[in-house]
Amino acid sequence: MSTTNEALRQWVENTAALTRPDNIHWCDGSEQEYNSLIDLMLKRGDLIRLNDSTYPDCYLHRSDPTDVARVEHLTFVCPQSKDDAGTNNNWMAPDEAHRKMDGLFEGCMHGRTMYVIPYCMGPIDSPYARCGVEITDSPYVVANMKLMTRMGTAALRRIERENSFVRGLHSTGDLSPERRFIMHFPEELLIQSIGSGYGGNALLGKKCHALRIASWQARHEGWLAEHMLIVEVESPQGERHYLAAAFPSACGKTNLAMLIPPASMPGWKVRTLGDDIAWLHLDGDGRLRAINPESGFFGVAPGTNQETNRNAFEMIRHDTIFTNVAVTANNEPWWEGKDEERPAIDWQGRPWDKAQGPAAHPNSRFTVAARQNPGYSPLTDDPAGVPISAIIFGGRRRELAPLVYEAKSWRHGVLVGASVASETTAAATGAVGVTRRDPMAMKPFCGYNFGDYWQHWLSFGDRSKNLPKVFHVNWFRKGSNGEFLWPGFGDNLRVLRWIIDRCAGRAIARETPIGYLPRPEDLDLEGLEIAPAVIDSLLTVDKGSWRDEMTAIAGYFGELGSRVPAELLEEHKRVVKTLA
Ligand code: OXD
Ligand code: MN
Repeated sequence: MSTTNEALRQWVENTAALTRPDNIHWCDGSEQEYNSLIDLMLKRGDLIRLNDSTYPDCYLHRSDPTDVARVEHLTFVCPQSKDDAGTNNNWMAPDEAHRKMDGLFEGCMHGRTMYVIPYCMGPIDSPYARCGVEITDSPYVVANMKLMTRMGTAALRRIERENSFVRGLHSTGDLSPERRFIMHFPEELLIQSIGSGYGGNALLGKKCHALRIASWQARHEGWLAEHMLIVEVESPQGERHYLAAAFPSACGKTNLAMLIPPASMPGWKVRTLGDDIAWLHLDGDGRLRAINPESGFFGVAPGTNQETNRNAFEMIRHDTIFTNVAVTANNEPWWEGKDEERPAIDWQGRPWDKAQGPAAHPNSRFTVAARQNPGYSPLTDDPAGVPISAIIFGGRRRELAPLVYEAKSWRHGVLVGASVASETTAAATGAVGVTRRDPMAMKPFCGYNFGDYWQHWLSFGDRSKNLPKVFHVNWFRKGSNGEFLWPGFGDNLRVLRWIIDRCAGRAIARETPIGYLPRPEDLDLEGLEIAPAVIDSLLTVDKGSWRDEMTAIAGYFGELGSRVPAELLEEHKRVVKTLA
């Protein structure tokens, strides 16, 4: 196979001349192709077949132990102007970045096959979808892209029709952290990644294309590319709402997107449209419509069990690629929180020894096609996407942020999103549990200056009077004994119910300086054993602490430079005044 698209043909040819692979394989996206790649990886030892009777067609990949997460310090956004990247990104002048990367890519595919993967982010016939082509020397990447995107011949045909695509060049190189870089050239719609096989660094359709490059494109074209799940909630009366929620990595987006209603809320149904990324466009009625550009999940394994996420637990019982989990004596995958069996071999292939740390890597993952989810919403494939009733921001904060509050306006909602803070997790290398600002959960993913990004968000307020309401939630508040105050998981539907009722104009709220909060009696707490005092503290707004928080937010905005919109600073002042 090749292509009638001259630009693509040329780029593949030039890339082959630079990287010198032994063969070139154009991916058609067929099952047959997937199966033969799996066979190849089993033969090479890149994959291990898991227990075929209990986990049919499931495989384990063990990565290089130094290559287990996103590497934010090695990720660069390289527009011509440093200010366009903003202080929120690492920047390198594009000429210098090209020189560096060309040197690293030189001859790197010698002895390897170069795979050309045409893919489409979003339903193949959606006007909101965008295509890309990833060139890689990793069969593991090809197999994962097959599960995560709509890839192959149909995507290539669309590229040929549109003559437009994002280019992504990836090589595992020698996996040395010294020669590992993830570079983005937004003005060229180009991504170059070398030295890592880890999902967020190597599956270029995901973070690199669908967030960093797409956010840049979205700003210029008037839409939004966001780090958000999309979930459908249906009431017992059949009323459906679609919610988009942004949380930092490994803060429960997959669990919320696949929520199982508590027994005391019979008749409620929750279906998943996406667990990580949403592309949002204004429609003719001024509503924000969302599509999920992905078609699979690259989820965090630890903590997944029957109680926390039954749908995910069932979904990954077949046709799944696991990365860096442990295995049991019975050759089943195992991770902390699985609550079944015991690990026999840890994620690095060593006999399990508690003294050596967790059996599964804390950022071990499953890759699986979205259709395997028992709660899959068929609307995922609707080219028109779904209208969003509410945008929800959240972070992992043991203190301060109440269980839920509603922003007073779109402009206030943008401030709430821009102020999100969260404790860091194992999804990126570096310290875990440190609270940092993660605006809109996009700190690692916004492909341009945060000041311009917020201006772009604010501009939607001028373009539509029909925008979703904006909320903030915090499932992670802890008491003085270190225990979580809120049960989370399925019980989060109680909070979503209030959010939906607010959107439908049915629920009461009390006004506070930070936004509208439910009174305890406004939440459906039926069947939940929780002390009234705990609910009170989950719904408390401590003015003094919030004054300190607003000062910290002002300091953070100050660090970001002169492009932070005056309108956002005014909104900040307004909130500070009400806290006085
Ligand atoms: C992810 C991440 O893998 O956010 O989704 O790191
Ligand atoms: Mn993510």
